[in-house]
Amino acid sequence: MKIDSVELHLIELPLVHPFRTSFGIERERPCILVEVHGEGVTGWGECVANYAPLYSAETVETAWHILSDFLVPALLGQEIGEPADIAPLYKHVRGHPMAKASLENATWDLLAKAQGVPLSALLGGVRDRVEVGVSIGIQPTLEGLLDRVDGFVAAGYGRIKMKIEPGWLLEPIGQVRERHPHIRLMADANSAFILDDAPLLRQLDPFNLLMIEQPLGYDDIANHARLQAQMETPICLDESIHGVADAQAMIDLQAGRIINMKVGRVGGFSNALTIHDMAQAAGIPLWCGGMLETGIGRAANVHLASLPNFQLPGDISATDRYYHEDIAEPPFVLNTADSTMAVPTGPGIGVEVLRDRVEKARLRHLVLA
Ligand code: NPG
Repeated sequence: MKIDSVELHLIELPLVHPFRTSFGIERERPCILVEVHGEGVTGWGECVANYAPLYSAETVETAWHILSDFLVPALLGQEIGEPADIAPLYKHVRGHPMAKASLENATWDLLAKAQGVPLSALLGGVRDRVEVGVSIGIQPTLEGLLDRVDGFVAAGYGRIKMKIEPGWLLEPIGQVRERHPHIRLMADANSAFILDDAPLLRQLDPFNLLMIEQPLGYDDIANHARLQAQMETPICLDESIHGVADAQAMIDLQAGRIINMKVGRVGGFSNALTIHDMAQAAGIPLWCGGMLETGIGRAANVHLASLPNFQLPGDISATDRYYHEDIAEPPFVLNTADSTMAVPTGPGIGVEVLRDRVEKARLRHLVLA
């Protein structure tokens, strides 16, 4: 498959609800859509970098720069036989995993479409439905939180993730747990605590949480090992795992017992698959994280979550929880009977990109050939 041209579309979509984490509040979601053309076939990828470097060091502007000046030029005109051929083309570029993932994943979609197979088949998926949950941002009031949890439980979500931060911890979690004694519940701190908070975090142990996600620094694997040794609740790492070496360090140091897999954060499907197998061999389960993706990134996540070591429900909620007007169809819907979502069966990512919606939401466009 010869790569003929690549288009970058920077779009912005308003969120149905503002989403507040310990690092900030999001009211709209920008993303760079990457469209790769080869031999009459088109593949799509989504870059999950945001406007500000709050969740990760990458931003929309760094990703645009790295894609247009380094990654796309390295791919253009190349003959790609199989997915493993993609990442080595820009191995010389250090860092920038989200930019790399968007281009690599678009090319995986292209190859799957050229072969007429769903992306999950190319990735090694083993399920036709994946278990999902919902992530609830920090709310202005406790009553508001309980209302939102009740609403999502009534809508059929079988796993609830709550965002936490200092001052929004024991009381909110305790109240949700009291109201829903048996729901699968977990908490995500997005690096809001320090190791000295260990006595406070240990007080979470009686709440029977599935896990606490990324309590400590985004670049701090070693202190997570110290914290895990002091608490029963499993620690899950998210922000700290930027690639294969970080996953290896986490496993070696016993810095947690679960990995949140975000394909954008680890630099693309190739790295995601390596980490998947490495974690499986070490007895560390994965689940698929979410970054408020559009239908393109959500489809990629659902395909990835069909792999065998994705053993816990993902942050993959129904389309209507994020956007009034998504840029791809059909929307993702929740199967309320068992809190699952179907893996698309069409070729590639298996959703159709609506070009009129992309153009309506578009702030910038670049064609590289
Ligand atoms: O449902 O896509 C979703 C959101 C899940 O909580 C979620 N994502 O820290 O994992 C996170 C958080 C996030 C959202 C991170 C946006 C970065 C950007």
